[in-house]
Amino acid sequence: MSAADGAPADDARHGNGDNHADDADNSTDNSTDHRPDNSTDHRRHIGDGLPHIEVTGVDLVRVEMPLVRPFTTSFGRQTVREALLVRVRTATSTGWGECVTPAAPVYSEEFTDGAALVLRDHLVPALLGQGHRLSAGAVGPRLAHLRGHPMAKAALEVAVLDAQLRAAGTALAQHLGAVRERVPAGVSVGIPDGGIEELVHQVAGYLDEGYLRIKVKVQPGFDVAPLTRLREVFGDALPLQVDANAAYHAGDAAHLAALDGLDELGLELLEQPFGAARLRDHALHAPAWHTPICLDESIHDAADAADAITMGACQVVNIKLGRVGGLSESLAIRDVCRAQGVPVWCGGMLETGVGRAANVALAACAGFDLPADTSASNRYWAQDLTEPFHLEDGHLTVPTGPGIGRTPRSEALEDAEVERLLG
Ligand code: SMG
Ligand code: MG
Repeated sequence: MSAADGAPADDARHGNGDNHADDADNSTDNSTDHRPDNSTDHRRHIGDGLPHIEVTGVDLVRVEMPLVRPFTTSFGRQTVREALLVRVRTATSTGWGECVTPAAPVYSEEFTDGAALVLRDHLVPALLGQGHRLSAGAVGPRLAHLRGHPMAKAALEVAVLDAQLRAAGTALAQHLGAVRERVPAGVSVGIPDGGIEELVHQVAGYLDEGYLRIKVKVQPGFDVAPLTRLREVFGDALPLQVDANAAYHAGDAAHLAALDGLDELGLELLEQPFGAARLRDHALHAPAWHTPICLDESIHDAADAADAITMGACQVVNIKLGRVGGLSESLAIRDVCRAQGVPVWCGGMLETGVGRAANVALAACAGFDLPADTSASNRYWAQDLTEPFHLEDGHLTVPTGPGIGRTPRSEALEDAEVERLLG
């Protein structure tokens, strides 16, 4: 059985931006209740049908990864990614998961040193305190009493699942019930040091490489002018979207004027203009805009997605398995959105090949109908930790090898800092 068994039939409406309660296949008159339907709750299914593993060791592995070019968002500029990997060992297999925390608590509350500490002192002891024999489906329930830290929990869930899948010789995408062999790739372009003309140059380069849509980071002061320039240079047909990473305030008239200006530019979507906790601000302003609102930072779980859709706070959802605590919750969010005809797509957190492999498998699942922030390895790294992902005809190929289908190269791990938590 694949973990996606029980998903709704593939007849949900996608991509029309409508958000009517009667889109749901309601067999009762409770047509405004968008709460998750337990019959499609993937938190129960992840790892089902796979052999349980007997964990003999858990390690945290930190690797410094210089970015090929700085990545600047409304919350800061990054030149190096410190990757934090979780390695779960058993007598017969090794599982890998990537904790996608940034170094500082800027995207959300989580950050890498905090994640390492909570994994070492709380999550791993709680996971294994109830026995070393387990399946990925047990990770969420065993850790549910520990609040927050979804990125750290997600890394553990994926690592356990990867160890199970490798023991069984099954690919992650197959286990998730993926429906695609390759996924359409977009690229997220940071705010360039060199301003608008450097942005034009970078976008031209990514289009030459074949990326199928361009997402541009915006912030107050770098929004309407650069996007207008991109439209001038590349035309109205370019699939273009923006991501504000919560940088705008609904109480600021200049910020609202800028968002109104962006709304005139025929964008595919406007991602997270307001703060993570500001669902109501999104709901108040979305009706005035033609551009679909996509939420990222605001959506922590399926219940958040149901609330946001019910309120009219979003018409699209960006799903990142780290942000929401793992693959199980990602699929539960996908189900809520599908039932309402709300498109979803797979976001990114500058992952190495380990995290990218899991993202690509997720993006291959039904309902993930928009190009993902799963760019090729060379968009981020001179050398990836794993066998690289390549862009072919605008797509990344979904790994078919056992587990996540990618393993860190042993040379890449030579300089890694390894903290042994168990075994
Ligand atoms: O992985 O290509 C990528 C980056 C995609 O823009 C991206 N992610 O808010 O969607 C987002 C940002 C968060 C990045 S913070 C490390
Ligand atoms: Mg985002």
